[in-house]
Amino acid sequence: MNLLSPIFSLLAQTGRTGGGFWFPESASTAAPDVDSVFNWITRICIFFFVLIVGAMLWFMFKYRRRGHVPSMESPTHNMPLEITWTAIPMILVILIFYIGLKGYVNITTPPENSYEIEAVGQQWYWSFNYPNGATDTTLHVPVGRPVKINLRANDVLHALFIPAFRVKMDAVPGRHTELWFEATREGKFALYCAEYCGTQHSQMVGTVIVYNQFEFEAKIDELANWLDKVPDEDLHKAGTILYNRCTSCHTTDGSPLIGPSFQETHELFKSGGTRKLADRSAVTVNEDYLRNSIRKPYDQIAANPQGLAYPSSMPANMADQLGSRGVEAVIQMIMRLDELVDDEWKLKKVERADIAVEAEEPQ
Ligand code: HEC
Ligand SMILES: [Cu+2]
Repeated sequence: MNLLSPIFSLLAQTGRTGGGFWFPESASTAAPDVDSVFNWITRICIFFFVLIVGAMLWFMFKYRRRGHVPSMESPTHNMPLEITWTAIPMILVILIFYIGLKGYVNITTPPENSYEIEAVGQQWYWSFNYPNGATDTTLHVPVGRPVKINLRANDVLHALFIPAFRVKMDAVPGRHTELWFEATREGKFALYCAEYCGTQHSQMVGTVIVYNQFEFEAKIDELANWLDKVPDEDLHKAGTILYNRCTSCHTTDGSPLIGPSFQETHELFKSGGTRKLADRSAVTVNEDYLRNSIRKPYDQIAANPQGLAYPSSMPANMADQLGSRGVEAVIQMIMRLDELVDDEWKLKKVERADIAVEAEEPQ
């Protein structure tokens, strides 16, 4: 094995953050176990590949046909050899099974004291709900504390996949699934949907941010309360931050996506125009229509100007996710969209910190 060790270390480089050739960086307590099983299986495969193919090539050379040598009778049986090549692989396979089972049981059994977060998969983004009422499309977690994720799917199958933590679990409509991890260091890591879930599956990507316990609590407090801190006259600006929940289906610049572009909706609102509906009726685009479209997406299904119905795919729980102040914020955003965009009707960036006013601390 020594001869091959430079190759192994190249293939399974373990730098400061783990990972290497095969793996992304590693940042959870489960990662070293997963990586070591994988690396050992790979090493065993390389060893036997070299042994078997090497022996084959050697025999091909050694026993190549040379002139008219009379052929020997081939051996039929060799007990010690057969026992060896049965017993050794069997021990190896049992060992791999044992290590794999141990790791699997660990990955699927969340510790009692885990911090629980609900993850909701929908076409085409994840949203994460915290015990204190905060909701975000980014996953915020504390370092060094087991976190249990309760998974739910709103529409079709999704799967939450966090490569740096080496965890992946399906989210199935009508079924509860879970996964857990304990992050080992602070930082930002990618998360994905790992189950093909429709045309924009590839855009169902997000971020996990790992904080120290103190920063973590501050973050989810801020998330739970930030809209309350936004004064009414800035609510339309807050809407542009919540718009990240709409981007997979609505643009602001008129370009087509799953649902109507908010540019069109905004212009209909401004001009007091009407929206054709799928049932061939028409409705004036006013504040009530917008509110109803968000609170009950399945109620008045919009059609495009040619009269073709849009799919009824807007998430039914959109209003729950936004909260009532959030719903008002996105309505304000649509109504005042022209104030919020640049010349090309792209939204200008708004930071939470710019619009949320801190309450004066009593001294
Ligand atoms: C998964 C896709 C999807 C997402 C995400 C989504 N919508 Fe929609 N939305 C639609 C579709 C499709 C329609 C048209 C059919 C209908 O009326 O339900 C629509 C219609 C609307 C309408 C009516 C527009 C009009 O011009 O008639 C409003 C308002 C609206 N959505 C607001 C929102 C807001 C605000 C968000 C984000 C907080 C959002 N939607 C997120 C798919 C989506
Ligand atoms: Cu998905």
